[in-house]
Amino acid sequence: MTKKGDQAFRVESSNQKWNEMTYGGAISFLRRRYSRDLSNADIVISGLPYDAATTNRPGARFGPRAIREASTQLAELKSFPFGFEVTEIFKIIDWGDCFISPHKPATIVSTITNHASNILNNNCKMLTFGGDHFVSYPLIKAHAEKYGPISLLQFDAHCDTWEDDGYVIDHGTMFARAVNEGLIDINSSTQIGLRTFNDDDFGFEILSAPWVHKNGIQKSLEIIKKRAKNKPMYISFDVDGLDPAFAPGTGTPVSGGLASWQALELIRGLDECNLIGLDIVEVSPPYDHAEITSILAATIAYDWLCVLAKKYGAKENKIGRI
Ligand SMILES: [Mn+2]
Repeated sequence: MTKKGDQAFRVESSNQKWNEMTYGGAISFLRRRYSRDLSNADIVISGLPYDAATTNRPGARFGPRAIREASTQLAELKSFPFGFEVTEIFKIIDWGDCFISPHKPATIVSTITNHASNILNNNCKMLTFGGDHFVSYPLIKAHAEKYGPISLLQFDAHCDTWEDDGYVIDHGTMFARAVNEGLIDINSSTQIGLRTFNDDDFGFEILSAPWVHKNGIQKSLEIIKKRAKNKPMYISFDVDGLDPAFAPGTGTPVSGGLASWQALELIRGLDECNLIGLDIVEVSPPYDHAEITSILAATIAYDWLCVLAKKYGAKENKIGRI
């Protein structure tokens, strides 16, 4: 009898896939199996439900749960526009959420860094859902330990390099700390979508949202790729890089941002880059409407997986004019 439903705990291998009710069944990212067996995984999905570093509206602690739920539709069909099954290329597991205690602030960085190092040291790549943007600091710390200083591609409305004292847990200063600690190879890094001001660019190439609107996707990609070359590229995707029209469910929305299609085209254009990891942060479901923001976050994650799969031999099967 053909199996149906609840793949999250019923599939026996990561490559298995069968039918689900999109609106029912156990929720995991892309209906992948919940597992902590890192010896049998290429890509590890995990959630970091922490939002005590927010400066404005909270709620990003509910992000991982909402993104998993929004991914159920994507799990139904072959990837678009790629036309292949990403589960045939990679063993993808959903590790679940890292247990983080907001009542013990002194443990936040070490808890997340250890979580990430454990996964990376088992030669898996991480796809991680925040949480507010502070979680990217310990994630980058762990990635830099493995790969050396990383090339950062940051989607954001904000630079997140405001004045940092080396200790605060603040989602607006942690990239200053990461740069000061040598975790980021600044000359190969780019920030895109910005539309807030800081007197110091910290050496990043900044492609502001209005610049992208005037100059387009191809020019943006040329600059990003020319800087990144073959350096290990870690993408930190703050959903507030998108306009509030496309990502209302976030803590610090700013008008004039990127559109969903621009973000997707930018991600799809990175197949020449040395992609090592992705986090998607600042999805705040209490401020979302009709799951707009979590559907976007799930799609960005799925597209990143597909672009990575192309590098590992997945053959595209495009139908129509794409
Ligand atoms: Mn941010």
